Amino acid sequence: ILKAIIFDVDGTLADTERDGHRLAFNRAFRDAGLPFEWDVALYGRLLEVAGGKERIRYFLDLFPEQPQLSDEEIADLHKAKTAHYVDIVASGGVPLRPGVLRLLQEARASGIRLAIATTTTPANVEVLLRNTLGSEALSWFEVIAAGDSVPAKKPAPDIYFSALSDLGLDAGQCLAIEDSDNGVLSAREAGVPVLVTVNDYTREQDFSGALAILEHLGEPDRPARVLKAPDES
Ligand code: XBP
Ligand code: MG
Repeated sequence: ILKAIIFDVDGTLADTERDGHRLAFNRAFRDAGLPFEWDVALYGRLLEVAGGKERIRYFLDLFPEQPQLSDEEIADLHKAKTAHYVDIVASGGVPLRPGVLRLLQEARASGIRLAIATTTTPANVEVLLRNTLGSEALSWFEVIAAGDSVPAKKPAPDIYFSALSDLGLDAGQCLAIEDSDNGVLSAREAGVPVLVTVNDYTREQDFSGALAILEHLGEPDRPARVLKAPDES
C-alpha cells in the first residue's frame, strides 16, 4: 500500500533548468568575469551530470581550452549561482508543472506522506516551494533530502536511501516521481518504484525500469498524455 510520494524537484515539480538554473550559471560566470556562456543546447548536454558544482567540473573537463578552476573556485562560483537562482525563482520566474499542485493536494487529503529527493541545493527547494505554493507548503513535506547531504548525487541511490530512512519507510511503500534518466536510476537502485513525467530536455532519455512515462501529471482540462503505460515493456 502506498504510504508516501517522493518528488524530484528540477524538471519534475517545475521546469527549472532552462530559464532558472541555466540563466543563474550564466549570470554567475559573467559576474566572475569568466567567458563561459551555456546556451540551451549545450546545457542539455551538461545535464548529463547532476549537481551544479559537478556540472561546472564536467564542463571544464569537456572544454580543456577554457580557463580552468580549482574546486574552491567552483564552490565560490556555485554559491553565486545559487544566489542568482534564488532571485530568479523569487521573482516568480518558474511555475509548477501541470498536475503537481493537484497531486500534492490529493495526496494530503488521502493521508499519503510527502517527501523530496533532489540533487539541488536546499535553498533552491525552499524558494521554489515558497514561491509556487506559499510558505506553509514547506511543512507539507515531511522530509526534504537535498544537495550535498549525501556523498554521491543521482544517479547514485544515496539521496533516496536518505529520504527512505528519514521517512522510516521501505522502498516498496513509496512512489518516486522523476523527469530524468539519472533520477530513474537513482530511485530504482534504491528499490523505489518510479513514475516519469518528461520535459523537453529529457523526453528522449532511456527510462528503463520506470512504471510508466507521462507527458505531465495532467489537469481536468488537460489530461495526462501517456507515453508508456505500466503494462508495456
Ligand atoms: C537536478 C540537477 C541540479 C540543478 C542544479 O537534478 O541536476 O544540479 O540543475 O542544482 P535532479 P545545484 O532533478 O535529478 O535532482 O546547482 O543547486 O546543484
Ligand atoms: Mg529532475
